[in-house]
Amino acid sequence: MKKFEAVDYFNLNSLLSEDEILVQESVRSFVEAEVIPIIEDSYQEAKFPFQLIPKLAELGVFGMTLPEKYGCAGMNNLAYGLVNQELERGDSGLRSFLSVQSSLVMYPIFTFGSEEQRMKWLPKLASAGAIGCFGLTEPDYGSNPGGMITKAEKVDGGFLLNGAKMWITNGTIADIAIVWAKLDGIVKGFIVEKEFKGFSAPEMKKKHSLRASITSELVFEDVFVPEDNLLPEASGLKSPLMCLNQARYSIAWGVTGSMMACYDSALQYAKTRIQFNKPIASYQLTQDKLVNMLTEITKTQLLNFQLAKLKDSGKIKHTQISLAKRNNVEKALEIARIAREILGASGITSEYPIMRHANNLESVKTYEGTHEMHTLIIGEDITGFNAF
Ligand code: TGC
Ligand code: FAD
Repeated sequence: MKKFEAVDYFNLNSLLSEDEILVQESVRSFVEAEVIPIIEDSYQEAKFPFQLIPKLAELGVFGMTLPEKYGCAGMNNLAYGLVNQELERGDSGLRSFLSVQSSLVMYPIFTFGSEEQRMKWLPKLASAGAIGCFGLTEPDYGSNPGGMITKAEKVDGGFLLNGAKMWITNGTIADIAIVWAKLDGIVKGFIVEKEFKGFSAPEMKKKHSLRASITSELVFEDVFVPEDNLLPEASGLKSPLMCLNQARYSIAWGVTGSMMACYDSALQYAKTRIQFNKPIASYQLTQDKLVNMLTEITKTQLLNFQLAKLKDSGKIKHTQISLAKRNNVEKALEIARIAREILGASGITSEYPIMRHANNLESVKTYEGTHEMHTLIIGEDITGFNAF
């Protein structure tokens, strides 16, 4: 099979700085050399490829937009976006790991934590010496996290935590969990360490999607959390929602990588698959499919570039991130389905990455706010009517 060539129909790479190109190329080479050869087996065997994590840490991608003082790379959001795109070209599960560690664990510690908490945890998380997870969703509160019933109660020297979280990426392997719970009816954030008594994180199995990623429950039974582990600056639902903005941003970029993987597979296959004595790429119906795929990828790239510019200039609105997450995931799923069609029966096998990406994208469409939630978020923004 011909070497992968990234889609760049509008020459967006010409807008990148040398540092951004370097980061993009180093992650692309990593994916080519270390991820592609093993990921289908990991997926089939439902095993998270943990051996890749120290190597990713060496590339400096965890919390890469945070300051160097905390062991992070201090890069911009455009570079972070590109890294998400390259990683998800490998697998959405790896991009999920990056999103959770960087956007949902390091970001809240940096934004809502004390200086002691930052110095204690951020360098460890950047080097993957510690793994984190983020517990917001509960069995009965998914799209409506404001209804959460996990509860913290003030006791001498700290808090007692009771309740449960569900569908938590990396839960079982995490050293710390950023847990959102109500204290006197107000949402607060806590750093729960894996050895705290009464805390467990059983893995959720039998998934058809994101099989190369760990998903877990978090259970809290009278877990004592010391005062020092409360995130002092987090208060109200707005705090976890601010974290979601970061992760949704990384998804908007990431799924462009999934699209590229599916498009590239379909294009290469169509050029070499002969039916009725001609390559199927020579038929107008196939060309129509490929051109539509290329057009949608290019549109998501343009959206992502402007999203990065808005984020780096501090002018981004969370509704703009919703629009990009909603659009890009939907288009990625459409592209995966069309790519599978182009490969005919071969499209259903693990010899090609398409069905893996398609199955992963079903989760990506649901997590970090479902497609419908983002419709309602944008709908409220443009009409002024809350339709939740
Ligand atoms: P609502 O009253 O609208 O908002 C409460 C306060 O928050 C403000 N706000 C935001 N602030 C920052 N960023 C955002 N995105 C914000 N959205 C709202 C809002 O202005 C308000 O502020 P204030 O000052 O008035 O208090 O809250 P609501 O209860 O009506 O909920 C609104 C809704 C539906 C948008 C929200 O709850 C939502 O986004 N639901 C979707 C839930 C979700 O996305 N869960 C994700 C869980 S984590 C995950 O899936 C990780 S996957 C990880 C991986 O990549 O593997
Ligand atoms: P529900 O909220 O029950 O929704 C079910 C359906 O109803 C959806 O189609 C939804 O759009 C629709 N719906 C709901 N309300 C409305 C309405 N008002 N109007 C119209 N339609 C509506 N969560 C975390 O906290 N941390 C994680 O690390 C994490 N990782 C995840 C990993 C995976 C693999 C998956 C699948 C999920 C993960 N999640 C995580 C949970 C994820 O965020 C939730 O699944 C998501 O927010 C949706 O919640 P739900 O599944 O309970 O669906």
